[in-house]
Amino acid sequence: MDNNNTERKKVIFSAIQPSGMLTLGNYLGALKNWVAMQDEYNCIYAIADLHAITVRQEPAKLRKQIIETFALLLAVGIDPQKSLVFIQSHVPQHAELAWILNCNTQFGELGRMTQFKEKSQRHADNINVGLFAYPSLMAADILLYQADLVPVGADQKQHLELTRDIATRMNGVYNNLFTVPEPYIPKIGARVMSLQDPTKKMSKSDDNPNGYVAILDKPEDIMRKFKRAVTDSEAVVKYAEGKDGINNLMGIYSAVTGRSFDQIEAEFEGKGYGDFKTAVGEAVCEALRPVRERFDALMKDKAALEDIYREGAQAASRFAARTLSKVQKKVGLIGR
Ligand code: ATP
Ligand code: LTN
Repeated sequence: MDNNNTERKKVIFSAIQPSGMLTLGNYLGALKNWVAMQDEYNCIYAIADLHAITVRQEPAKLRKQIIETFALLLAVGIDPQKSLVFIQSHVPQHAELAWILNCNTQFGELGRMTQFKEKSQRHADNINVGLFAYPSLMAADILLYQADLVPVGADQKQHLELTRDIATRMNGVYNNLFTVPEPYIPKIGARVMSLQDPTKKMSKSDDNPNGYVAILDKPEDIMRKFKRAVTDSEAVVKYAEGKDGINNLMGIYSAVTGRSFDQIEAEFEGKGYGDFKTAVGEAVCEALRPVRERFDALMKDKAALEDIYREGAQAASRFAARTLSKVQKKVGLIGR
């Protein structure tokens, strides 16, 4: 990361959980923006592996997913020369600051989090303390880097609000500890819906794999999923209320080709849904092909990949250590 310019650029922090194969939704809704922000901002991106273990994981599978998610971030265009990119658990200050934040977060605040309520229902046999404290670890991620802006989806807004509350409260008690982060809503943003139920968002944890396109899906699978995509019986390619399936396909096509909805409507005037679905599938395959190729190349050289995540963690750790040390001293611990 270019430290000479960092002072003036705003700091962006975001993270993604290595909890499955990332989807076209993650790509168009998050990762593409992460890439686009690299020149304008001082970007810090993490693989949130400590968050992933708040629900039970199979160790071998998790290990594989962490590496693959890391490689995928590089493959989509996150450039370690421009941005800090690392694996959360490799930077011990995250867990250390999280403990101090836990001691400054109220039980009631965490108990109100809708994600906690929802996940404790889904994982009723494992309502662990980590699941409960998930938002204070997320706050530690953000506050360690004094982030100005945090791009998050709607489901994480409440956690970001809590981060702001914790930061503001601790700033009041301990005087000027943290930058209070703002949510970042990207200029270009696509909410990609499930191909099987276009009223639901496309999700990597969907039980039906035909509902989502994984970034690394093979072209034939991508084509098949688009051909089976749920549409309507009107057979007109037009953006309109009630045409959730077509609206979603138009959104995807627009995001990957850069064409406007008007242009897309004109392009498919008089043509059927079959032609349209094929065109969307092909455009997505084309957009994802270079990503898959770069991913394959990166995964072939594990040693080089390891160098990148080790260097990323070292650089992040130097940054994080400054904040942690300041916090430790201010709360009355003796700095190391
Ligand atoms: P899960 O399906 O397991 O709940 P997810 O696929 O929703 O996970 P997250 O890890 O919660 O993924 O989200 C990572 C980022 O990707 C977030 O910024 C989120 O807003 C974005 N994202 C996820 N799914 C979509 C989608 N369908 N459309 C747009 N953005 C998405
Ligand atoms: N909880 C987030 C991932 C995440 C994150 C963060 C996002 C962990 N730490 C800090 C923004 C900032 C998720 O599941 N999407």
